[in-house]
Amino acid sequence: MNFDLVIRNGTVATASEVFKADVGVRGGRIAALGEGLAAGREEIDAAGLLVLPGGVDGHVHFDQPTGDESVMADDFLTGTRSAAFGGTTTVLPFACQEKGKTLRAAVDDYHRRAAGKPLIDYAFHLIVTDPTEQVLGQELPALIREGYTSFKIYMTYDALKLNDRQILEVLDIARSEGAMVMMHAENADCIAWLTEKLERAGQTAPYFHGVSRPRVAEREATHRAISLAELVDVPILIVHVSGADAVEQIRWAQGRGLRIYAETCPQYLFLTADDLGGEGFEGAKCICSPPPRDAANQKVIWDGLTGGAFQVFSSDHAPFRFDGPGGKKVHGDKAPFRCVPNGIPGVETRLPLLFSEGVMKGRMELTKFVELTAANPARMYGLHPRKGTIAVGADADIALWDPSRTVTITNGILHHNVDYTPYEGIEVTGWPVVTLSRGEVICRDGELLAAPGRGEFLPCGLPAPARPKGSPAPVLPF
Ligand code: DUC
Ligand code: ZN
Ligand code: ZN
Ligand code: ZN
Repeated sequence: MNFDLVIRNGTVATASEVFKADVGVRGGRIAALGEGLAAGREEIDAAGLLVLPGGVDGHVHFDQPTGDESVMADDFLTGTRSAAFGGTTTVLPFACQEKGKTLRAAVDDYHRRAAGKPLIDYAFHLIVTDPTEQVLGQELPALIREGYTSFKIYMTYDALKLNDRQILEVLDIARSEGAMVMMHAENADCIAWLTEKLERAGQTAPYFHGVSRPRVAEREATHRAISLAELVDVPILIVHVSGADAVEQIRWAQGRGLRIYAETCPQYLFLTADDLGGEGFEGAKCICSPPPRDAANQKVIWDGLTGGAFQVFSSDHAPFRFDGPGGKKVHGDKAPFRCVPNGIPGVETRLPLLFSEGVMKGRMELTKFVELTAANPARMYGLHPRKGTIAVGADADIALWDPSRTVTITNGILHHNVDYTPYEGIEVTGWPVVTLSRGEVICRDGELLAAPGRGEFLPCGLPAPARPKGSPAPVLPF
């Protein structure tokens, strides 16, 4: 029984085990795990390396129109290239409905944007901004059945937000169709009121972006989202959780037995409000929502990652250049924070940062790292067990990590199309040196070996974690 490829002598890790095994690949899938596998047409010696499932980044933005003059710097080629070099082999970008247009139009538009570009496999989350009768009654259920089984809704931003009544209606559809709802939980009126007050006082520098979005605004919306989900009896996943107060609400809900899941991101472990200060307009590089907090909140986020409050760790890669067209300075380098494009890049640095500070510094077991960055996102979004694990039958999406390699992160070594990284100068230990997608080596030692367009669109199954508590259906793994 010959293999197309055998990865020999490595240490394999999944979300549950770490073990020595060779990995045999045939037809793009993992065909065998064991010692002394028969020869492969190709062989990779992984002695001294970790053999991890390729990362699944459940939250990225590529080529997403912003509704104003700002422009995302990464498309489906540069975004997936950056992901691949960072050890990620599956991404879930968003297809965002424009108010006044249909959801179907969004899906068609984003497939056109992706066409011919992705280097790795991808699925779409929808963003529902305009839940008309047609969207709720026809489009959303039809799209869920076609494999768009997760969608995001917003409690803030005028162009995106839903009111509580609309949220209830959308949650009800998610419940009946079995989709996973991702919630952006910040109180819009608190933010608008504070923003106006700050502007009247002339406090418009990037630093005040953080002041305008305090933890209490996140806490209130998090609690409200949980309450609305409880009322409907549907699981939800609260995205980009930044601070202790929101974590407290999430733990409270989980402690009551509610199916409330949560995501956090590198910016809430590695950046603080002070990074929005800095010289002149530099702080704009770190403007994202919710904003980074402080060291005490970073500690709570770490504890939530290791202690089970969080299920997924995503990048929320939202790429805008600092200089150049459509970037952070689109309204000038003295623009009030309200006009600065919101988001930071991170699809390539997500895994190395968590690996180094988490696994290598002894905060987190390797199995937990795999769970948070690959296995759980695949489960939450209906891609398990095809993605996110190393198991017979799974896609051979694999990253080989050198745990002894020390790298200083600089923008020059990254492969996105953004002209900065918020993590400039951070030294990490452990780096993905080879990335395979469906058995094909797509990156090796800094070299890109894949052709644009090779990444496949993944229709998603109904995620088991999205099943309501009160569901009459048996919860079986098939
Ligand atoms: N929410 C996101 O998910 N990404 C960027 C900005 C935001 O508010
Ligand atoms: Zn303008
Ligand atoms: Zn958001
Ligand atoms: Zn996002």
